[in-house]
Amino acid sequence: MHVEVERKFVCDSHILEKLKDIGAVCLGHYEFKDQYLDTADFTLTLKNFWLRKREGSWELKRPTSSNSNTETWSQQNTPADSLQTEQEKDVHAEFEKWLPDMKLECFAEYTTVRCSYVLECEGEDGRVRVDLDQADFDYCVGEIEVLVSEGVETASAMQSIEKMAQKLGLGGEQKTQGKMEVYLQRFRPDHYSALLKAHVFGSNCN
Ligand code: V4E
Repeated sequence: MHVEVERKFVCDSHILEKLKDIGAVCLGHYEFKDQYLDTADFTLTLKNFWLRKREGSWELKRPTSSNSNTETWSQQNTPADSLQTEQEKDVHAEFEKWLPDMKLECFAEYTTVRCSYVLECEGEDGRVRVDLDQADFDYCVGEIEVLVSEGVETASAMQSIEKMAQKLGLGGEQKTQGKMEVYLQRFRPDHYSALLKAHVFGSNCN
């Protein structure tokens, strides 16, 4: 299991130029489809648990902490393609069998084209990745991200993210809406209202 420390930002038309200026190189782009599942009365998401199937792999994201504009999310994966032991395969198959009993249904499905960038020079900033995501419902968002092993201090990851944000000339205060928040706002207003009411999405994340 790992912890994702991340900061989202608004993708403006100058971002590609800024990435080039600071010496970031594109690792390539790839496309993936996400399907998010929950019960009809939003049991998981009201607790800020996000269960998704991404290209055949089950992933669960839950918050570990959040400050003004940096979030940390713990992510557990069950990658279908790289299941190693028979036991892992059994757990994956068993999990898929439980889904109907758990009454989980897909409440959001979208495809993202992601371009990932890293700084060319090795060193302290080498583990910082910048993703530019274009979702198929006409929303674009950037994310600066560092992966940290579970249990390891996240303070230095946050510093690296802030350093990258400064290099990219990003402002400090406001949180940027992620793809899911915009998706729910546009296509699932009842679900979105319930999450606002439960403070899963808050006033400081607009
Ligand atoms: C909505 C949500 C989550 C699911 C989407 O996570 P996100 O990191 O936006 O998606 P993506 O595609 O970039 O995933 P990655 O490839 O980085 O793993 S996870 C947590 N939330 C809830 C949430 C929240 N409560 N508040 C804010 C500001 N953002 C997200």
